[in-house]
Amino acid sequence: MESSYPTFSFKNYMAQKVNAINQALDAAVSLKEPRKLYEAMRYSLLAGGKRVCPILCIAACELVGGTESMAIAAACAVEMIHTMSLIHDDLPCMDNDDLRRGKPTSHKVFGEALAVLAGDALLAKAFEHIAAFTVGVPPERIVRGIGELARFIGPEGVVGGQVFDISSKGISDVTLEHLELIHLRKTAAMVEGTAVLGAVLGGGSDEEIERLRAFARYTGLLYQVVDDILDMTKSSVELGKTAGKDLVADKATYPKLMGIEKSREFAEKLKDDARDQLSGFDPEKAAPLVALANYAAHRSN
Ligand code: GRG
Repeated sequence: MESSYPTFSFKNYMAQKVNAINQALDAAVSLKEPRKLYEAMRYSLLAGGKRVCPILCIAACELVGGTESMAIAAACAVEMIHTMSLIHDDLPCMDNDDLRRGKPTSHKVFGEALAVLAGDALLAKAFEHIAAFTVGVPPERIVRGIGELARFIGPEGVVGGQVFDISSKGISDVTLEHLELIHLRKTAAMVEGTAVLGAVLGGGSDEEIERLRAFARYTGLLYQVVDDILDMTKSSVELGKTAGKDLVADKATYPKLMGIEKSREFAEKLKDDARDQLSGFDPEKAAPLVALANYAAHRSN
């Protein structure tokens, strides 16, 4: 599909969207009192990051006929939620990580209490931000979008997935079905919620929303399969450089359960399944989403 649209430059598209999103995020969480709390929120939120979810939110909105301005507040909100999930995931009571986005993790810089609270504040701010700053969208769509997003990140989505993940640590006989369940909830749900939110705000029909939901589900799972493959490669290449921590020692991964070659084949199949969901849309408008799925499949970090 990409070859029929040689004029579409994913690099330029990403750069333009990342720029718009970073500016909007900076303005959304300006420094106030309590200063330390806002510093902690901004430290993690503005630390870089690929901004895949906010870009997907805008691309989904544009695909169904909406505009960037309709989705920019929602795009900021999903990045706030993604960032808070990373802050909490890095805590000593969860993954206990020292580095995130190439910088010391929030709890290393601000202490555990402030890291927890910065995460809580970003979660609340996200919903406040969509409700207060979404423009040009009828209120019933905003309410529906907020409800969808909340469902995808709560106990039926990301939080539930994290609990499944924690409970499976150290268990040697995790099945492929269980691994898929963990990733569909923990990683794909955030991607799904993001795409649905963008499509709802953009005024997509039920059928269009369902197609985007399926696209995001395949792409989210794909992202995680590739993560597992990259972790596996990293853990052997960087052995000794990760403070003695084997990145995949105590958790089930796709390469562990099906081997690296089969994992790569599975990733290719997920990419094709994702792209198939876009076949009914205008190919020009679908080009950024096709490129996002390709990026998820072939990224190197
Ligand atoms: C969402 C309410 C709520 C609570 C959080 C801690 C937790 C509950 C969930 C963990 C979710 C998690 C950290 C999933 C991993 C998702 C993932 C693939 C992260 C890596 O994302 P990238 O590669 O990172 O997009 P950058 O830094 O580029 O944004």
